[in-house]
Amino acid sequence: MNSNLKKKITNIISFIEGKNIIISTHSLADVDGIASAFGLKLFLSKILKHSLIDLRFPKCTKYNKQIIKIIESICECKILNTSSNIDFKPDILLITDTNNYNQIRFKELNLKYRDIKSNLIYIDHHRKGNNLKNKPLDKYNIIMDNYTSASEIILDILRLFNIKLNKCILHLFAAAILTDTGNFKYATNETFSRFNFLLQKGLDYKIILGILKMEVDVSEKIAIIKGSQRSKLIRYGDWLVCKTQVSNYESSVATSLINLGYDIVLVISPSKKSDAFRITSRANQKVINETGIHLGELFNEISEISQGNGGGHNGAASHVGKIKLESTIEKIFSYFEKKLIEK
Ligand SMILES: [Mn+2]
Repeated sequence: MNSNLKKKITNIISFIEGKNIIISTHSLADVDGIASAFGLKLFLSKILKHSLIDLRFPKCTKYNKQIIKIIESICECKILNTSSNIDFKPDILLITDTNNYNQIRFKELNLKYRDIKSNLIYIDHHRKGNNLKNKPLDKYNIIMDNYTSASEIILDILRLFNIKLNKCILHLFAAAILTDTGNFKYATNETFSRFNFLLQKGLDYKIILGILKMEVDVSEKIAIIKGSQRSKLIRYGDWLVCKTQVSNYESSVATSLINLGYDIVLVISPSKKSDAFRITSRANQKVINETGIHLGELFNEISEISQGNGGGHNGAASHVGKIKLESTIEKIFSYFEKKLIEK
């Protein structure tokens, strides 16, 4: 399958064997974050003989929690409350689905950043942030942005070691793939082949589809409607760019506006208490292919202005800034102008 991945995970295993390990994921955990961390725990519990392993989840949104709860009840398993509450001092913190320490809520994990910062290992599918200073164990990190979800990296690892997948993990991984690829909208050939593997092992597609078709929360619907009412259309030739503002559910708002017909959507969410803000953006495949824009790169670059941090994929990215919202937006639009206006 993937000899590079096998080498990397073997390196991690020999480095962490015998150490005390905590596994977790990014703050406001989504299905992929939860599934990949859960799958990693399953894997390491089978492989490591002399380690204590604890899985600790940060808070997750109501919607994601609901999805996990339904999988728990249909597959008769426990996912969210699996923390063994072992009271040990961790030697290693393994993080899935992000490679940015700013997206980890150490407090929610009962950890102190200063105690653990030199012992962080990431397994992630987002573009690698360029700040190596915050990745002291970089040679162990597995950061592969050709994967469409972190769960697929873990799935490939489980397959490399011939570990049997139960009903719970099959459905959890399937839900992660579907949510992270926007129901296969951002899927690659490899995504389908991994999904096919899950089907062959007993995944019931109807079950997972039913779970994901769950009614959205009324507050989320309102955010989407308000986001669309406030949207401002900016044209660059035939490219249609949207700028809008909401106070939460930015990614649902962005996705809905892309479905409405925009090529790029920028959703701004300023903090009510300070100068801080969040920006979420989505771009469709056509504008990515034809102009080469990369929202993840852009959202990393603007950190210089906003004193914040961000990143993501070419068609989906987010940024959290501390100051200078106006100049940050200006920089984003000058990038769009450069990329979208034909020379
Ligand atoms: Mn993910």
